[in-house]
Amino acid sequence: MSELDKFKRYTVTSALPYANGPLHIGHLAGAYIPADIFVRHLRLKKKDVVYVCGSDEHGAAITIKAKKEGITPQEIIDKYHKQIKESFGQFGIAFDIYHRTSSPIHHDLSQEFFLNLYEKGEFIEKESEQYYDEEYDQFLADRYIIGTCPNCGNEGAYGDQCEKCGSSLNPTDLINPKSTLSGKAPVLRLTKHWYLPLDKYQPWLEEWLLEGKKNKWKTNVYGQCSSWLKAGLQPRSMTRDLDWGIDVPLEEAKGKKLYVWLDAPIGYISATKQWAKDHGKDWQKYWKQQENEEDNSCLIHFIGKDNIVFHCITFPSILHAHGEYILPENVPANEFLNLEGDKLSTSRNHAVWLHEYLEEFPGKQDELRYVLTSILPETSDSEFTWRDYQARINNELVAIFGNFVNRVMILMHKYYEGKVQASPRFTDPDLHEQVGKAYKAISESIETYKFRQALSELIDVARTGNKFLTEKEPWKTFKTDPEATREVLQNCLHIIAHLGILAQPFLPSASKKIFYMLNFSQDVVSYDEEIKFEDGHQLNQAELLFEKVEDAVIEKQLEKLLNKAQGLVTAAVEVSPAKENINYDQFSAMDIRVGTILAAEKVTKTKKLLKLTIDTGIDTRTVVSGIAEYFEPDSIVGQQVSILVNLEPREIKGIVSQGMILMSENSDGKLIFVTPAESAANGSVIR
Ligand code: B3M
Ligand code: ZN
Repeated sequence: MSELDKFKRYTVTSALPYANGPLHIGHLAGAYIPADIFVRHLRLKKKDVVYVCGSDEHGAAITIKAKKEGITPQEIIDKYHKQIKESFGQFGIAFDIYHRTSSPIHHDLSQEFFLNLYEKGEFIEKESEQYYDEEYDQFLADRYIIGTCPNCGNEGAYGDQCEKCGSSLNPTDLINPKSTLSGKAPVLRLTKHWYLPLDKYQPWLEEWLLEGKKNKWKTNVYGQCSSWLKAGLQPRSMTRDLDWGIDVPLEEAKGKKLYVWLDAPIGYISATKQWAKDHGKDWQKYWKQQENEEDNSCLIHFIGKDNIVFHCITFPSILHAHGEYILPENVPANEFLNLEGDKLSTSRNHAVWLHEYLEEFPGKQDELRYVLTSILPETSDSEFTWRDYQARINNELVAIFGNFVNRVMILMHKYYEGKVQASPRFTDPDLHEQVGKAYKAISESIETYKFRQALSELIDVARTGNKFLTEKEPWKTFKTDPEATREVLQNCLHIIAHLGILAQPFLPSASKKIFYMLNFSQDVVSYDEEIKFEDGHQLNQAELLFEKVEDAVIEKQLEKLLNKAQGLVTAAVEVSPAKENINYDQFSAMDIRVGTILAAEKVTKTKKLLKLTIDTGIDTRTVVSGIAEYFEPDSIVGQQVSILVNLEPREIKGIVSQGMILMSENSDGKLIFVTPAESAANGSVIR
C-alpha cells in the first residue's frame, strides 16, 4: 500500500498552457507526459480520477502576442486553443476535459472566489505608484515590463516573475525597468489594487508546507519554497490595470481585471465543474473538503519549475483563505528540457514543435513519449538531442522491447500456426516472480514520481524475456522437444501480455497493438486483468511494434533546426504594423540620395551622438546621428549611406544637422546602414 492508496479520489491537473503559441517538447516533458503516465496508472488501479487541463487565455502573455501578430486577443486565443487542443488529442494525452479560461463558467467561478475573499476582508486595498508607459497610455505589470532581477541578476526578468531563478517579483523590484511596449523607462502613477496578504499566511504556510511536506515533496520543489519562505513573503496584487481578462467584480474597480495567476489555477476547478456537468458527476467531491477527511480527493498538480511559486504558495493560500477547498497533496514540478545543447526558445524558434512532429512522424507518438520519458528533467535540467532520440528508439524500443515481442510472435506462428494450447498461467516460477516484482517496482516508482525509473523497469521486463529466450533457445529445441519448446514460448506469451498491461501508461499505442496481436478481445482496463490463454486460442499475425529510425530522418531534423536558426534574421525582428498611407506627392517630396561618410567624431558629453561629415554629391555637409552606441567613428569613414537631404536643418547640441541618415536594424537589434546594393555615385537619387 502506498501513501496514495488511502485516498478515495484523485484530482490531477497539468499546467494550463497559455493559448499564445503551439506546444513543444519542453511542455510535454514538463507537465503533460508525467501526468498522463500517472493518471493512466491510477486508472489501471481502478481509481476514481479526474484529469483536467485547458488553455490559459488571459494575461499579458496573450495581449502581447496579439499585438505582435496584429490581431485581437480573442483571435489569438481561438487560434491557439484550437491548435493546442488538437495536438494534445492527436498525441494522446488522456485528459478527461481540455477546457478554456475564457468560458463563462470560469469567469463566474473566478469572480466568486474574488468576492469570497473580498467579503471576508482578506484583501489589503492599497493605492500606490505603479509603472506607467506614457507613450502607450497603459500601466505596466507582469510581462509588460522587464528589468534586472534583484535576486539573480537576470536582465530579462518580468514584472511578476524571474523565470531564471523562479522568484516572484513586483514591477517595482526590477532594476532598470523598461516598458516592453515602448522600450522606454516608465514613469510612476497612482492606482488602486487588491492585495493578497501572503505575509499574513506565512505562519500557516510554514506549518502546512515546510513542516507538512518535508521529505514528501521533490527536493527541487521543496527547496524553492523553503527559500522563499525564509526570505519572507510580501502581499501580492490580485488585480491589474489591463483591458483583457476577467472583470474585477467590484463597482469601484471598473475597468480593472483579475490577475491572471489568480484566475488560471481556478481554471482547474472550473474545468472539473464543466466535466462534472457533462458527465453527471459531482465536482465538489473532487475539490471540496468532505465532511469526513478520509473522503477527500487527492489533489496533484503537474507543472514546470517556473510555475512552482504559484502552485505551492499563492494558489494554496487562496484555497486556504477561501476555506472550503482541499489543498495540493503534491506538486511534482519538473525542471527544464534543453534541445541540442541550447535552451528551448520560442522566440528564436529553437524547438521541436508538437504539431510539426505529429505531421512529420505520423503514428510515432509512443516513440516520442518513450524518449521524453527516459530523459524527463525530474531533478535537474536535461537535454533532448535527435541522435539520442534515434539511439533510444533503435537500441531500446526496437532492439529490446519490439524484438522480444516479435521473435515470440514469429516463432509461435512458424511452429504452431499461432495456436496456443491451454495456458492459464506462467509455468516458469522465476518468470512469474520477476514479473510480479516488476509490477510492484513500476507502481512504486510512478507513485513517487520517478517516471524515468519506472520506464527502465518496464524495459527490464522485456530484457527478462529476451534473456529467457536466449537461454532456452527454442529455435534449437523445437526439432528435438516440441512440447518443451511450446512451453517456453507460451511463457513468453505471458510476458508479452504483462508487457501490454505494464506499458499502457507509457506506450499506450504499443499496448493496444500487443493486445491486438494476442487477440485479446478488450483493451487493458486494469492491472488485475487475469491473463490466460484458452485451449486453441488463435493469435493474430505478428506486426512490428516499432521501426528503426534511419540516419536520414535524424539528419533532416538537425538540418531543420539549423535552418530555423538561420531564418531568424528575419523572424526575430518585431515587425510593427504599417503606418497610415501617404500620397505620392508626399513621397516624392522626400529627396533621398546616396552619400559617403568623409569623417566621424563623437559629440562631446553625449553617449549616442556622432557628428558626421557627408559627401552628398550636392555638397559636403554635417549630420548629427544617434548611432554612437553601435559604431566606432573611425570604422565608418568611407561608408556609403542613404541620406534624406531636404530635411529641415536642426540644431542638436549646438551643431546644425543637415539631413538624416537612413538606418535599419539587424536581428539582434543592432543598427545597420541602408546602402545601395552596389556602390553608387554620390548624389544618386533614391526613389
Ligand atoms: N499558463 C504559465 C505557463 O504556461 C501558465 C500556467 C498556468 S497553470 C494554472 O508557463
Ligand atoms: Zn532571478
